[in-house]
Amino acid sequence: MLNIVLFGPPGSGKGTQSEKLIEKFGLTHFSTGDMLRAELAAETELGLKAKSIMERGELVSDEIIIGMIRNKISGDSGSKGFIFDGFPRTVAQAEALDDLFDELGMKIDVMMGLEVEEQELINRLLKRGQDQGRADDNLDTIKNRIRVYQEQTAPVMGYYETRGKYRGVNGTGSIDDIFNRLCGILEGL
Ligand code: B4P
Repeated sequence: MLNIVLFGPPGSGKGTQSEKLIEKFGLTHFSTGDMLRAELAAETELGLKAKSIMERGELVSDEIIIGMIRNKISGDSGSKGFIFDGFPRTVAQAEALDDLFDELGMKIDVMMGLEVEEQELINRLLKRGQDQGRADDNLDTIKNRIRVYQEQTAPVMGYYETRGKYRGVNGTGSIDDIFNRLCGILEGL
């Protein structure tokens, strides 16, 4: 089994690179952002709760996120491995994932962090806002998402670093070049 956490600030390319890694390694994708957007589109109770939080660029509560992950992993135990994209986003989520994996006799092999300058993140997300019209891709919300990342999510890197599992990757350049850097890490594990 190969279990990966793909980490990085909003707009760093987690979703983009996850798609390519899934295709190459046959992994099951866990994007908490996609899962929340599906709840929103289906207008479930959870989706309605998450809507205004996401539009402000804040984090949805740990309790909701951990519940979603627990349900999905339990129904998917025959997988070749998992790729977590946009999760864990707080230290509490990282601890909950370790507890769940301990229960299931599984482990995270590596956290790969995509490192990208702030202005490049803003440019990418503004462009996606123009192309796809996502409600949280406007300048005010983007700046708040980056602030929330620095305050609440960046410490998750230290959590994996102290366990010897963090590998930083230059997240700037062509999508294929970045993908090759990520594959290099996985092939060297
Ligand atoms: P996410 O859906 O996870 O959104 P994201 O971090 O902004 O996007 P991502 O990083 O995957 O985008 P990508 O770079 O691939 O979260 C949205 C919201 O959901 C959060 O703000 C929060 O409210 C909530 N949420 C989600 N998970 C949560 C959790 N665990 N706990 C609490 N709340 C949670 O793509 C960005 C753009 O860059 C794309 O347009 C792409 O085409 C482009 N791009 C990618 N690579 C590029 C490259 N190399 N060069 C140029 N452009 C590139």
